Amino acid sequence: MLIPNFSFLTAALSLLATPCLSHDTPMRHERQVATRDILYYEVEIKSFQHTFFPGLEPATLVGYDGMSPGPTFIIPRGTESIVRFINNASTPNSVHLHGSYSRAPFDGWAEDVTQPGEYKDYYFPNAQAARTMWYHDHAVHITAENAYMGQAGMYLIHDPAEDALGLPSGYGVHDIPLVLSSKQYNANGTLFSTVGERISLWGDTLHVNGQPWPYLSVSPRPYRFRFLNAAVSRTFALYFVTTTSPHTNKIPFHVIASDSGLLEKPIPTSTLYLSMAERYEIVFDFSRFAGQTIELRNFPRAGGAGTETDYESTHQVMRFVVAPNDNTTSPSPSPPLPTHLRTIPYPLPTNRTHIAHRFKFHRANGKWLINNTPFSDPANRILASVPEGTVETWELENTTDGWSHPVHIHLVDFRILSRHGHGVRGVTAYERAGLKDVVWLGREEKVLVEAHYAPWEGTYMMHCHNLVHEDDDMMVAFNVTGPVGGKGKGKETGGFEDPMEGKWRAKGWKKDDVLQRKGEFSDAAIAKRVKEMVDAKPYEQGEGKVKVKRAGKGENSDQGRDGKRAGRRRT
Ligand SMILES: *[C@@H]1O[C@H](CO)[C@@H](O)[C@H](O)[C@H]1NC(C)=O
Ligand SMILES: *[C@@H]1O[C@H](CO)[C@@H](O)[C@H](O)[C@H]1NC(C)=O
Ligand SMILES: *[C@@H]1O[C@H](CO)[C@@H](O)[C@H](O)[C@H]1NC(C)=O
Ligand SMILES: *[C@@H]1O[C@H](CO)[C@@H](O)[C@H](O)[C@H]1NC(C)=O
Ligand SMILES: *[C@@H]1O[C@H](CO)[C@@H](O)[C@H](O)[C@H]1NC(C)=O
Ligand SMILES: CC(=O)N[C@H]1CO[C@H](CO)[C@@H](O)[C@@H]1O
Repeated sequence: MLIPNFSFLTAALSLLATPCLSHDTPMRHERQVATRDILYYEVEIKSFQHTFFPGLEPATLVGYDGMSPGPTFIIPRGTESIVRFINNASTPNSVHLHGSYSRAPFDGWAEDVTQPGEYKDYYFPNAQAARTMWYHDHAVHITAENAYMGQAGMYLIHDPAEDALGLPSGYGVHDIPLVLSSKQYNANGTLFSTVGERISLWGDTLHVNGQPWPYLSVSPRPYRFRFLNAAVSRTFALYFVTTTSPHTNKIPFHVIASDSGLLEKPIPTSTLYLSMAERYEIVFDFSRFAGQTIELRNFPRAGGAGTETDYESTHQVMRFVVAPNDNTTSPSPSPPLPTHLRTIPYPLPTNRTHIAHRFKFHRANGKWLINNTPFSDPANRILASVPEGTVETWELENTTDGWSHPVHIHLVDFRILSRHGHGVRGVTAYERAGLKDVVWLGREEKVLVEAHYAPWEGTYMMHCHNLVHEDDDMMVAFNVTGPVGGKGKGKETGGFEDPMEGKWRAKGWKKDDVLQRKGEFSDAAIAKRVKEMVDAKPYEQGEGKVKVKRAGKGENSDQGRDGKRAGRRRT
């Protein structure tokens, strides 16, 4: 099972070689439809081989466009995208754009699978404020295997309000994604499988951007790092030290953004808790460390909040090799971070006393459950109906001793109001200063979260993001219904409330069509398909229209509808 002592740190961080899909370099197709640009991309899910350990067998992985992490999307806020995911692998898939308020048929509903030999067109709004999202597999009962084998990638929205802040910038230059994962290899170098795992797959080999224990050469200046924990089961508590004094002095840095975009203001810290699917962005200033090496480390058992088994080198994550000062120019001091990053588009809660729903995350009869309900019980798995536009407080509670559950609520951004129980953390300052879509329910903790259930009606999932737990069956659903007294009366007409709506399901592809760009893959057929999807107006339902206000005024219209709808509160 394990390859002991892979504590070498020799390979360079690899994502920088990964192509990014951006507005400037769309893949294969970019089209103009009607009066606005729609970005159209194709991504093929297929297997590939990579030799992680020189001298041993290559491992076989399955990734988006045959790479892992998949290509990074970089999309300007306000430009919609349609991505055709072509399943050329051997397992079913479903794609979830995590962090996006996508309509239900494009949200990666677990049963909305695309079989091998099929493709599905996903339509994404990209109307929310600048944020680090990620796309990953969500197929029922096989998410852990698919994500572990490589189906995960970054999807970034940027906007003028964020660009104006003067944060360290340039994708892969001074603005660098760091996708953490944790895997296990067989002694011959092939990847150990998650298949059959029912509890957790901790992994003994930490990867950053697909590369075990890499290093990154940096300049003595500030960098923006976008952390994502894409591991199947492993949580992290991260800190930085110099290699010369690894046991003293954790180096402070600033957290600037979380799951749902920028925080209100930079939050100084020297430890960062990161459970599965969470994103935190930091600014780390290397200017004091010219010529030195900095290590990114991980506390055992994720600082006491986690429950994982640790291995010989799971306390080490990666290294940063800081270039010496260039003596030809005198080093200029790093510019200070802005003191204010954005106004969070969500009023502070006024009524915290009423808990609309309580959810217990527990284990019984060999299954992971929420309120005794598994996802495999369709008659009972909708545990909440929430009128569209309402604000609700939900209580999430861990009643199983010794386990930790990162809880993801689809569709919404929420505030974390409180965390009680084990007593390790409370709500951290960087959790409190922004909005989230995952909250880490550590062992023996109870958390209150408040969300605005908007802007669309439809059925969405809530689940544990330990993917082994999710597959086995710690996932339920909630239904955002027609607004109370609203004009819509719950009767939208576009067929976007039901995630299994037939007209948006996957279809078969023929190899010749894909490779020779004919049939459903001809330019004419793609143009027709894009027009059909745009004309169905998934993001312009009801009385409002998608409206992205511009920098300065606009950073607070995250709900994507006109102000009247977005502003409604019911507490
Ligand atoms: C590598 O080892 C695994 C586990 O022992 C085994 O299943 C697999 O067949 C081996 N692969 C090769 C190419 O030797
Ligand atoms: C810069 O100057 C320092 C001190 O004189 C020296 O140790 C260092 O090697 C120099 N760096 C370069 C890149 O020349
Ligand atoms: C708090 O919310 C509950 C349920 O919506 C309501 O019954 C109660 O009156 C509210 N309290 C205040 C002070 O608004
Ligand atoms: C969700 O609620 C709507 C009413 O707004 C209802 O028509 C629909 O059937 C519900 N969906 C499910 C899956 O129960
Ligand atoms: C799918 O995978 C096969 C085998 O790797 C490859 O030959 C083919 O080009 C891929 N793409 C399509 C569209 O068939
Ligand atoms: C806050 C909370 O519910 N904590 C519970 C977590 O699970 C343990 C073991 O079942 C309970 O003792 C705690 O009360």
